[in-house]
Amino acid sequence: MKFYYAPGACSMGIHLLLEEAGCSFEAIRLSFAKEEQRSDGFLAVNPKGKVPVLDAGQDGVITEFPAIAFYVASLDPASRLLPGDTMAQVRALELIDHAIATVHMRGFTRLSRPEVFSSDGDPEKVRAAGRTIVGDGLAWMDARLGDAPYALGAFSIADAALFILEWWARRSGLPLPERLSAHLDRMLDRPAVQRMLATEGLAAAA
Ligand SMILES: N[C@@H](CCC(=O)N[C@@H](CS)C(=O)NCC(=O)O)C(=O)O
Repeated sequence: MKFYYAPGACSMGIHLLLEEAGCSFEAIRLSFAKEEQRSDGFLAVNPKGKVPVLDAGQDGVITEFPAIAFYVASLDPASRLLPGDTMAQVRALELIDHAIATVHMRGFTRLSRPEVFSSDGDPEKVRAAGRTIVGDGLAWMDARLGDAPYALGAFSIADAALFILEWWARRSGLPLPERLSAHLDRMLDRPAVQRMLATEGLAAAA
């Protein structure tokens, strides 16, 4: 399998799941600074010009975080990245969709790329709206996690989505609720997460 990622991007979540599942894969790094996601070579793989992307050989090219996470979990059911219980699966997908579609795409993207949301407006207003979306989303995630060590009790694909939000919040100095902060530290202790960070050339945020 070939896995396309950009260091520090949301692809980190899939990258750590590939490590958790013990998959054999080739990690292909893209540089956003060099706009490699818009190169002809990469657009031939994913015309959407986004990471993460998993080229799963006979199963084809898979895009979109929730779909790839589900696929990776299915590769090794013994690793229990997705629990067998239907309602636990529903809760995992509920959390992942909110994390990616709302908190990431509508919240963090307003902070990092305000021009995507308003070409002629005040970027500070766009960023302020982004901070509110991120804050509300993290508060919901914090309540959902509660005092459990992981989002569904035991580690699952939902924790990978939670991880990227927590990582970005801590990196950018945004308030991170206490239980999410402890969850991030728990994630950083996992060998699979440490392998992912080493490959991406990232140091764990203090
Ligand atoms: N809906 C996509 C979102 C992926 C996404 O926005 N990825 C960002 C990195 S976090 C990206 O590739 N951005 C490159 C760009 O927009 O040029 C998913 O779930 O995978």
